[in-house]
Amino acid sequence: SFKKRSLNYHCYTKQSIAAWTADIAAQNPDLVSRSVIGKTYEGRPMYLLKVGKSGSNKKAIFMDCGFHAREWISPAFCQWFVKEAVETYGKDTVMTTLLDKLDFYVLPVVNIDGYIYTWTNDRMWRKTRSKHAGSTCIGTDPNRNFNAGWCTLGASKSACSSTYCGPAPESEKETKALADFIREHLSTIKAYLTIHSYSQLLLFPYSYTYSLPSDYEELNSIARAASKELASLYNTEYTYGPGATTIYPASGGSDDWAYNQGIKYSFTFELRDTGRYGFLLPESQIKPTCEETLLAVKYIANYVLEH
Ligand code: ING
Ligand code: ZN
Repeated sequence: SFKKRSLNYHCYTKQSIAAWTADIAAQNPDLVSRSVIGKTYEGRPMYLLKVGKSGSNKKAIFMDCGFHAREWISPAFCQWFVKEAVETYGKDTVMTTLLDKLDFYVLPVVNIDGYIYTWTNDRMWRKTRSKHAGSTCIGTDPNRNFNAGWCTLGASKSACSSTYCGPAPESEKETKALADFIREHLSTIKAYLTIHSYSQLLLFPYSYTYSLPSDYEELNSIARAASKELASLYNTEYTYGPGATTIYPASGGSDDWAYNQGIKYSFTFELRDTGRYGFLLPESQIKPTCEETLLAVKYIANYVLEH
C-alpha cells in the first residue's frame, strides 16, 4: 500500500492512496471502478480509477497526478476530483452531465515509489526510484521519459541529474504502463490532463520544440477560458501557453507525447503556488487549490464533450 494521505481531503497524511482507491470504488460501484495498469519499479500496483456512469460509445478523459514525487498537491487533486465526482453526481448539473456522457480515467499517483520516498526519506525527491547500470545515482525523471523529442532539450543524459531522461523512452515501468494504457484506449481518449506543481500555469504542447502545434489557436483559447474559470473562485492568476515558451523548453514530456498520439486536448497543469511555499504548499491551501482547479478541469471536460 502506498502510504499516507487524506482521510478528510484537507491534509496530506493519514490513509494510503492505495487503500483510498479500494474504498472509493467499493463505496460507489455505479460510478467508480478500479483496475491495475502495471507495477512500479519497487513492485507496487498502479491503480487506475474509471469514473463515470456506464454507457456505450463514451468519450474518455485521462488525468494523472503524482508524476513528480515532491509535488504533493497533485495526488491530492486527483483524489479531490474523484470525491467531488461521487459526491456531486445527481446534484450538480454539470458534473452529472459530465459523468453521464464521459468517462474519466484517473491515475492518482504515477510515481508511487518516489512519492513514498518523499514521506520517508527526502521530501524534495522528484524522480522515480529505479537503479541504472553503471551509476550509483537513482531515478529517472518520468516527465523526460516519453517519446517526444526524447532527451534533445531541457533534459539530461546523466543519471545523477534531476531531469535524467532515462536510458531510453519509456524505460520506466511507470511511464511504460501509462503509455501502454493510453495506446490501448486511443479510440476513446479525447483529452489528456497531467497535474504538476508549482507555478500556476496551464501549459499545452509543445515543450520539446518551439514550433507551435497545429491546434495552437484552439488550445490557447481553451487555456484562456479554463484559466478564467479557475480565477473566478479566489482570483488565483494563471499564465497559459505552449510549454517551451511559458515555462521552459523540455523534451520527453507526457503532454507532448499524448498530443502526438492524436489526443488533441492535451494539457499540463502547474498548480499553486508561485514560489512562496513551492512544493511545500501548506495543508490550508489544499481545499481552495483543489476547488479552483476543479473548475478548470470541468470547463475542459465540458468543452471536450461539446466538440
Ligand atoms: N514542471 C514540468 C516538468 O516536467 C513540463 C514542466 C511540462 C515539462 C510539460 C515538459 C512538458 O519540468 C514541473 N514542475 O515538473
Ligand atoms: Zn512536476
